[in-house]
Amino acid sequence: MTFGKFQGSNQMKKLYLTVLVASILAAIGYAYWKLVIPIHRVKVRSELVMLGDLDDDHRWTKNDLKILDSFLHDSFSISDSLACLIDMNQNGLIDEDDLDILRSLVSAKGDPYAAEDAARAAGKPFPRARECYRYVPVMEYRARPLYALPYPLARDSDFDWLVKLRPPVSTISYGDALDAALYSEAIRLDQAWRKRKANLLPMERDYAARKLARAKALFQAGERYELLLALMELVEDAETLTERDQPEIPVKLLAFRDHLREVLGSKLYADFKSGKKDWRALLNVVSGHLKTDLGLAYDFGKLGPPRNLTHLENYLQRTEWQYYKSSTRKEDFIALIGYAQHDPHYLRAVARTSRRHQDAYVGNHNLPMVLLFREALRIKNGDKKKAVGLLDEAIRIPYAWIRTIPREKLPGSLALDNFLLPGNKEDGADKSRHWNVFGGICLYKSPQESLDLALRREMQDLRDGNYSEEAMQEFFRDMIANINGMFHVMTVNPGLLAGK
Ligand SMILES: [Ca+2]
Ligand SMILES: [Ca+2]
Ligand SMILES: [Ca+2]
Repeated sequence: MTFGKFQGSNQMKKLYLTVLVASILAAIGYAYWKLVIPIHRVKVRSELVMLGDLDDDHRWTKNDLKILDSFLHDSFSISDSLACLIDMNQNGLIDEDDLDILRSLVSAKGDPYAAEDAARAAGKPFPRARECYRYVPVMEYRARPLYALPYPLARDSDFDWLVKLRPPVSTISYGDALDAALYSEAIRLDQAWRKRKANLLPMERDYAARKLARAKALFQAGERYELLLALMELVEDAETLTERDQPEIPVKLLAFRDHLREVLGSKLYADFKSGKKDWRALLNVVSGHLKTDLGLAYDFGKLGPPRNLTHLENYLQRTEWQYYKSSTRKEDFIALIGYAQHDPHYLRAVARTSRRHQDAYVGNHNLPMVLLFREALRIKNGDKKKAVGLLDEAIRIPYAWIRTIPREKLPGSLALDNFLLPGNKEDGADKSRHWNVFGGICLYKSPQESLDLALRREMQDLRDGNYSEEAMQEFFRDMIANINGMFHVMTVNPGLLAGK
């Protein structure tokens, strides 16, 4: 007994020693691996790219020029990463200089030294061989270079103002950069419009005609920032929206949204504000629009609150919703936040804010949400439920850090709780969240149920706010944002042009 015990503890000691020695060796091994081999000490995540090598065969050949040609014919259908490779001089523009450099490399049979000699013999500067290669960070957001080549198609464009735009040569001043973005966006619109125009439905044609007329007026007035945003909106419409083969309800929702805006601007609303009319009179008009636009009967005086008011996700198929939210990978967040922090289109769109209570019709909010949702869709390979889940999770992230900045130190004209999200000072992240979640409810349940829930919820807020003018304004404004999200999440199709 005692002997066996003694032997047992001896074995234990041996085992212990073996484990100890093995651990020390492993620690030394790891320390060596980590400290002595430099690449393990610095976390540099980047890749070396060969500029102009568009077919990725590590040479500059005629085939690269072939791909370049297809880019010149249909410039916005190629990927951002390929567009970045065409920017040979790395100035953020796709310009004639880029084309010259790549063509010279190919005519020198892909030998950068020979190409450089030929250029110098002709008295022209040319990149050194190493300048034709770049390290690019893997995780960081890279903006697509702007299209800055001459555009001969402008002459027969349906937009008569397009010929008056000149290819940009610089993006140095704020005005230059704005003009460069405008030029590129106008051509993107022209190309998308050419693909779409023959197949537009009458309703889509009318809608586009109104927006195009506004763009033209902005051009004539020299309102360049507003024009850029108008063009971005038109591009989004042209590239991603169609009513063909769609259920009727999204368009009907838009009609109802426009009626909500109309009510906000009406004499009746002014009378409500000055106390001459009460909330019932106002909401009766809203009921009337619900009836005529959507065929739905609503009596707001009797409308009950939604169940589980505080948690929208309770209305969704809970496990599926949770699955999509929790399956969001860290890289997805990083990609989406990178986009929101750095994408020039998004930054322009989200920069449109107004002084407090100056954006009654919620005109500033939708476009950036549309862009954000499209990016979430791209990250999630076109799966709308996953995109809604990603966005819902992402909306909560910056909320935390923005709260660490004292309120009085936040710039006056920005959405208070989230720099990355659209809206004005009075609009919290909540508006964006509702845009996204009510859109999501359309996917999980139905647009009718989503609308019903939105109406009940906003009505409850109105009651809680004692039907004050401020609460009434938020009833309308929140509903406008909710409907925008519902319409967009249901209708958007980022593969629309690619599918043709
Ligand atoms: Ca190549
Ligand atoms: Ca360039
Ligand atoms: Ca509300």
